[in-house]
Amino acid sequence: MALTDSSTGTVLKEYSIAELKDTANLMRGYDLVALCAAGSGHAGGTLSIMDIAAALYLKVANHDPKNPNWAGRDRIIWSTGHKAPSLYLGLAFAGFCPLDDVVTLRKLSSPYQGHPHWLKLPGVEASTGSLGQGLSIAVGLALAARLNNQKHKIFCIMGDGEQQEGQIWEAAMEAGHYQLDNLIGIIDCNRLQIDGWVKDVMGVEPLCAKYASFGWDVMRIDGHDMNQVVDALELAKTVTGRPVVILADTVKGKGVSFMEDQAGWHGKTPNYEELTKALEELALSDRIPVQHLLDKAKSYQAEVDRKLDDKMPKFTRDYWWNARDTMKVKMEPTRKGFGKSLADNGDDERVVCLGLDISGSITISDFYAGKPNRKKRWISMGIAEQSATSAAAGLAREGKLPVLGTYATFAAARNLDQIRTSVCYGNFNVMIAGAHGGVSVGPDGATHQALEDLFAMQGLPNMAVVVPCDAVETRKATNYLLLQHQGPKYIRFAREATPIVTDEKTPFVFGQANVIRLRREGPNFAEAFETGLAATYKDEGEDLSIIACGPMVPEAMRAAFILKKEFGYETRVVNLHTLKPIDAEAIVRAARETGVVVTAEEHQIGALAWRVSGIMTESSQLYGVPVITGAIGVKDRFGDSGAPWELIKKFEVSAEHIAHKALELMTFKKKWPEAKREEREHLFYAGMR
Ligand SMILES: Cc1ncc(C[n+]2csc(CCOP(=O)(O)OP(=O)(O)O)c2C)c(N)n1
Repeated sequence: MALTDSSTGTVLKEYSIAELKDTANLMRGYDLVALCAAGSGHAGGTLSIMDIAAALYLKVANHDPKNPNWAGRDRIIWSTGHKAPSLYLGLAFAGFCPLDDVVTLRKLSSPYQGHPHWLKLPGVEASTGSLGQGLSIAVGLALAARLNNQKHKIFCIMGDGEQQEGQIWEAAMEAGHYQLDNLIGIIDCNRLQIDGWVKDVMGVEPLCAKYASFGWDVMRIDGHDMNQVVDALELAKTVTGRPVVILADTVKGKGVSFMEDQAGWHGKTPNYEELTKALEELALSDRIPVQHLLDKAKSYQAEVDRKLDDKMPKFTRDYWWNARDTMKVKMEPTRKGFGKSLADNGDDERVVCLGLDISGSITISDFYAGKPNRKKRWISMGIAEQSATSAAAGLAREGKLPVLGTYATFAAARNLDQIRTSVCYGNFNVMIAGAHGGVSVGPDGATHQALEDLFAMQGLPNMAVVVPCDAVETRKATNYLLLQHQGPKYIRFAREATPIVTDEKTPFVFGQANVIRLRREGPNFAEAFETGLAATYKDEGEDLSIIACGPMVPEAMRAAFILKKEFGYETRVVNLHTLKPIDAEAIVRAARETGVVVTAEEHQIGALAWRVSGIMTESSQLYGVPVITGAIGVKDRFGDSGAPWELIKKFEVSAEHIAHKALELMTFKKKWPEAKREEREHLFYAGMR
């Protein structure tokens, strides 16, 4: 069976092998158009898995596009969530969703998220994106089917690099132990991952022998030979008494000459010229309405822009970055400062950097770039965050200064117990870099946007936590943490380019906040401000304080600018780059001296806000002192796909939102003292809203 009408049991369409081959090719073309329109995404792996996607969705799996939740359907789990476009195209060609809509891929609020989310698109069975989890989900589905006496199959698509995740092997053991013959694993063996060839990053072969030893039935096929693909999948459905894994040999970037076998095309998308060339090679130039699709993407985007703009707090002028002379700033991603520091300090023989297959993008590879003598202290660990964390503790135990880093979600959440027990409990000198913090990660979507990491990292005894405000401060913070600070340390930075607001002369003292004040206007935004240590700052009787960390500091400065220009308010911006140990004195003084405190964090509200309010609650210097507080941050929800600055707007963490909140608090501050009882009630309820 295949595409089925679940109410009658009739097959909706029977695909021949020739039709399947042709459709897989067409899916490749639509994939590239969607990726081109998105401007980000994964060309290589979506192309390598496409023949299998076509075979599964159009021929092998039993499912009903009109009834996506049909209990008798086969389930397909995409453990490699970054191949989401292939999943979406499988669904679209099967009739679950309109084919044209896939071109809204990775755009704000689109159901076609950067990584699949089952709550957004019918037909998606699980939300994935954090590698190594899909097979365990599939084991759960297989166990449930057995408990429910259901006969359907569960397919799970994995990558070969992904096999480096330890969780895969826990799931493989479980499936073997429970003889889950309703479970079929498929591994897209394209031999490449992000940092290069799988065999070089962290060898996983012999996969046949490994799965066989875990009690699986193993098949090895050419993943681009449609006959072999369909035969293997059909045969797998008949196996009894054990789970089946199909190792499909494939080519990353299959079908496009300049993408094939190129690691660089893992997370890259074609521009218009490359798309045109690719479609020519696929003989699809006349078969895909490229312009119509790109226009559709454009008009979707225009609607996104309009809606976002409508919701933004309004002022008399546009104060967005670089919108006018006085708002001119240089932008650079904070992560670059991390790489610079590793390049500068890497000659210290104690420094050892651990790679987790995302090395270029988080800049940890700058440690050895152009310095072959350091290569022996570069240890590639594969996609294995948990083991790498404990291994770092082992290295530190022997006097090394290990540094490991990846997306903050995987660097500070997946391995939380390892950080807690192996690293922090032992108080080891391990530096953990949580890259891509916050919603400004952009189109990869919620799974890749760390919004909770700082809760956990601050909660760990012995852990130092630093969230620098720009690339310059990131370099200084890394310099300090790497070579001077003793004990576990977590540094968080962002993916997107954000304003440079400090320079060589700006003080950076670990554990001590800076105060930033707007002094004058000029052609350079950053130069309009003066920064000094909070400890030596003299109260100037400002109207309010904004306490921020990370790239929210430049946003706080921009808010201070808006508040001054539009309302004449003086703002004390406190750059709380070190969250732990926290500068309690700077917080208490800001509260006592200004009476209004707004916190600003690109994180679920609380990592900064509750720490600040905790300090204020504890301080005897604030007994009886009225302080009006507000918090800007993400409001207890997951992120979304979209462009970085769109997400800053959507999740209400821009300068405009900070200024808006500050105004609300200032109204309160001004009116409260002389307000009569009823007016106070009114103010109180207005504040609640
Ligand atoms: C837990 C986790 N760590 C890191 C990443 C970042 N990441 C996305 S894809 C990828 C490489 C995957 O390689 P592979 O499984 O071989 O997939 P393919 O090459 O087929 O795309 C990595 C490291 C992630 N998504 N999840």
